[in-house]
Amino acid sequence: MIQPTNINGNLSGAGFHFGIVVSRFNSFITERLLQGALDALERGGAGGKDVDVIHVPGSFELPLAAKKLAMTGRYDALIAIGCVLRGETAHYDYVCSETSRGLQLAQTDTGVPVMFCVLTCDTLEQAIDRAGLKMGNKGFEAALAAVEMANLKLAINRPASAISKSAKRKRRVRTNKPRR
Ligand code: INI
Repeated sequence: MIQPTNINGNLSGAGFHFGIVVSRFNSFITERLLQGALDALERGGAGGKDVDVIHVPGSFELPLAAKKLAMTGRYDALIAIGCVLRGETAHYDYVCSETSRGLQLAQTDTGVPVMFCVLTCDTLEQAIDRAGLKMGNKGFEAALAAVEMANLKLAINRPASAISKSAKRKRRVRTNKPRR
């Protein structure tokens, strides 16, 4: 059986720059998600100077801010934080679909990973559960994903020669052959 080369992003955040775009709407929730994200980045080795936090009015504004940040070339990964709660009208559906679509476009158009940390909940209780209670903190999870994607992007961009060199090294170790 062939042994494929597996390419993974590790979880070390040191040396990377992260941008967090956070919505002020439903700030009771988004501030908790932000704290979770900062906690994960700090534990992953990122320093305070390596993380910028940008505030926008609501989730609908996250995509433009994320895309503008991505286009500066200053960030290895971005995290978009918001919370949309279902109301009595169709407003919720428009905000959810345009926010998710816009964030996906921001990352695919620019090549900078943009994490989707926008809670889309029917009730406030569901949101609270995901902002540090029963279901954990989705901000923390999104930040781990940001670190992984920043590392993965580097690993993918590594020239093929570097990958084959490391494969040759492994082969040498396995077969105990001296370097030629
Ligand atoms: N923005 C949110 O982030 N969450 C919501 O639940 C929400 N609701 O329900 O209205 C919301 N609306 C504001 C929207 O994101 C824009 O800021 C606003 O429409 C101005 O463009």
